[in-house]
Amino acid sequence: MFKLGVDADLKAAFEKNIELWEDGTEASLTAQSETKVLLAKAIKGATGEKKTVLSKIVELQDYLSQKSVWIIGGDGWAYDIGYGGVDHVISTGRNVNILVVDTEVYSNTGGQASKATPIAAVAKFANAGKKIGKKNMGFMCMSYGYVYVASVSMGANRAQTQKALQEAAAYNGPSIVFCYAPCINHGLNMRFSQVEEKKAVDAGYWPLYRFNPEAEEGKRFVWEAKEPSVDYQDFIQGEIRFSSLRKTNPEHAEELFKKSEDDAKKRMDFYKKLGVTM
Ligand SMILES: Cc1ncc(C[n+]2csc(CCOP(=O)(O)OP(=O)(O)O)c2C)c(N)n1
Repeated sequence: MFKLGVDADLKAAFEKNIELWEDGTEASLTAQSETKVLLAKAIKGATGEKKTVLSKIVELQDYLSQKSVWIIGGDGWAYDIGYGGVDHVISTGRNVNILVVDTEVYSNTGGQASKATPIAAVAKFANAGKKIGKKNMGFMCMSYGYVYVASVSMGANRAQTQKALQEAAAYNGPSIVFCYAPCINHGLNMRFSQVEEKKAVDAGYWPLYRFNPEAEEGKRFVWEAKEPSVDYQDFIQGEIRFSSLRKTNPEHAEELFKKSEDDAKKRMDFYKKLGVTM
């Protein structure tokens, strides 16, 4: 194409685009959009074979931009029935991004328990309260060492959520972001789901962290939840999925509520300690 007399600016833009292709930074995005602008300009004055070639490039210009590819699914899929696939995809080292919208139940099919359901929550197949703890899937993903992993809760910290999504997109390898998502099956007023997301973090129920394999040694894991400022039991009693346990399993409800708190504490502590080691 350059032999057909393409102007120097467009030639330079193409070269820069190729040079920065894998870069993933603002500079590469700017180079990609500049190429398109110059291409549109060049085609206006073009004739003959040059016009034919430039038209073909314009037709295919979507390929001049790096795509941020995201796989989005729920906890039932990611932690449970689709786990083998998710694990395989992240293990390959390919540049894919995964967003897990964690409602802690299979929401779409009516609220069945998944491996993401925490102790004491009432869900279908766990009517007397889930007896075993939530799977530490973030930890399992981090164990590869080359997977970007973050846990976010938008209502608790929007800036942290945005940072995690941007870092995940920019990381040239597999990334997975676990996002806390209140759901109608939790038995709460969905108008306040953002407030509930904040409470979950303030009660020490949901962790906020980022694990970035690209950061320098010792700074790869960042714990971003503050020390709990909301009583854990107050938080869970605000949701019918927990409070209804007194009806469905009155004999063991209190014991399971206590277990739920202990398990959450253990999980937070484990993540923090693991982060230091990673
Ligand atoms: C392999 C497979 N098994 C079962 C289903 C049926 N199914 C459709 S939606 C759904 C629930 C998914 O739950 P989750 O992944 O947590 O997403 P949410 O509904 O909470 O957004 C299931 C089991 C399916 N689509 N594919």
